[in-house]
Amino acid sequence: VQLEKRLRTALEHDEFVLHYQPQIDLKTGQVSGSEALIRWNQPDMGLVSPMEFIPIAEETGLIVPIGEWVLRRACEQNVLWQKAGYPQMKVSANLSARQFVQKNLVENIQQILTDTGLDPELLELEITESIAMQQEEYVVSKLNALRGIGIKIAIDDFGTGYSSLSYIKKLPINTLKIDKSFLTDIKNESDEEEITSTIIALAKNLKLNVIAEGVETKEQLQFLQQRRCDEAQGYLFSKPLSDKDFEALLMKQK
Ligand code: G
Ligand code: G
Ligand code: MN
Ligand code: NA
Repeated sequence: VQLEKRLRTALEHDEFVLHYQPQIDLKTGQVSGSEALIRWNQPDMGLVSPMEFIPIAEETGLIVPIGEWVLRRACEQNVLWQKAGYPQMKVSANLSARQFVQKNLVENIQQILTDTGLDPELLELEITESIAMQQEEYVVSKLNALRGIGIKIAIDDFGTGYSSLSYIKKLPINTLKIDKSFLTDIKNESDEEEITSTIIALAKNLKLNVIAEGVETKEQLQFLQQRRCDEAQGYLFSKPLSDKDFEALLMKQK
């Protein structure tokens, strides 16, 4: 209850910040985009993990205004970096189930794009495989509406939800993000290796972009490169960074 009470006033007190984890294009080695991840700097409790407060935000419905803030802030920052002369990058943001079913989601995102001036193609929304596996007709029509305003859709934590091949084929999406649990065990001939290879091949077949998450070692990177995975994200390259630190990384790359 204490946490919930504090969460209710966190937006007006400006206690949230976004961190950005770089995504690396494995062909060029350059930063191709970032995943925006929320951080809560609570004055009395210090940094509270999203694993603690996102579930409360979902239960209470606070995730809707918080999620809108995340999207607006992520778009704003992306435009600022472009104006500062850095190469075009995409930015992705996590969408919770509650946001996904919200009636005016599409209109709200359109408004954010208009207000910030971000090219819609540079915004990607991550929905988990479990959200994507809800009622098929509803999910497909919602995704079509979202893609109708020009933005992209990624399936997050892919491989953990047991969706069938035929189902994935029907979804209007752009990207598969391989769940980090499959990367941890990339050694010799593990099941996880098989799953990772299969997801990459599946993405290629369906002409989808594929990103590996949780890349921590050179061996994992090499494995992904050999299989022509498009992009990678993980501690090997960088942890999620504050906007200042992310910009320093971009500067170094120039
Ligand atoms: O960022 P971290 O490293 O701690 O993330 C922990 C969890 O919180 C992840 O599952 C991540 O998807 C989720 N998360 C982080 N930021 C957001 C956000 O803005 N919205 C939602 N819905 N989930 C988020
Ligand atoms: O659930 P989602 O995939 O949106 O959240 C991404 C989560 O993964 C965040 O908590 C982020 O901090 C974490 N993360 C990012 N890179 C790595 C990594 O290389 N290893 C591990 N174990 N976690 C990572
Ligand atoms: Mn994610
Ligand atoms: Na994930």
